Amino acid sequence: MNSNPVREKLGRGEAAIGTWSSTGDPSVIELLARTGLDWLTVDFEHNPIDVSTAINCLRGMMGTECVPFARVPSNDPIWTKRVLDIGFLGVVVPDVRSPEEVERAVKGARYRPAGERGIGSTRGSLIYGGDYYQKANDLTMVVCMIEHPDAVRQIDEIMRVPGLDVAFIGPNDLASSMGVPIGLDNKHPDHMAAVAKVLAAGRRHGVAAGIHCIDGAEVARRIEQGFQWMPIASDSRVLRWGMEFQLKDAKANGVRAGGGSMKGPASATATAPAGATRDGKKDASGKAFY
Ligand code: 3PY
Ligand code: MG
Repeated sequence: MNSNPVREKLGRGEAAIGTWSSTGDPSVIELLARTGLDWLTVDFEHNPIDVSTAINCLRGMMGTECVPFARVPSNDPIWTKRVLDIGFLGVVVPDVRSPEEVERAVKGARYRPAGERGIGSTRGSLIYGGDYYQKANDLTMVVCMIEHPDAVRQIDEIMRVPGLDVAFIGPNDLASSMGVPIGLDNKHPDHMAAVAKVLAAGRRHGVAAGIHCIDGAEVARRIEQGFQWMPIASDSRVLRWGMEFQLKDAKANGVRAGGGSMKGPASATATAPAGATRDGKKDASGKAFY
């Protein structure tokens, strides 16, 4: 591999669609990587996923076109180094609030002279070729998350930092730090204004903008608006939502389900499980669960 297909797509002005893995489960990832997604991010920020076991997530994606990204727990070059060294081709850095913080993220992800990443990726050379060190800066993407009003205020300065590939909005943390109700596909006017400001700045500076989406319908709307890097929910959400929908279907057909048992068909009073909807927006955990 000599180039990153996601970076190429963004460069052509196209959108690249992915998802999040909060399970870090290699079998789930192996499956999702073969659905036609452009990329998949393993989320080390909010989940009990270790770098040592995440190697198997990468193995599950090998032989596919799906590009592996890792969301690190914080803007820490040591974390960035460890995930890139095992073969991730992009780092997603949460809650970056200033241009200096973007510079730190870029430095951690790029070899000299563009950055200060340390040399020592045995696996990089193994899976991407003996010339890994020569091409790693071209292969590796830096995605910084906009999740705080300070970042929105300085968005032009942030977008000007060389080496930033994507400014990616985390709708929940942005809402939380703005003091408005959390939730993806957030319709609070202040939240929508902040999102529009990030998108417009991306356009001005030629940097792709992204936002975490709750479903495919939102992805389609965001592409219309001009966003380019969107995850659809996550493996956990899609699994839960898919099974809830199937159970709802079974109940609608007279099966009595619940408490781990399936007894039917034939209940005249069968009802759908609370909140199981195809759009996934009305389930018990609401729109904040991605
Ligand atoms: C958020 O919504 O805060 C996120 O981090 C989504 O990735
Ligand atoms: Mg967040």
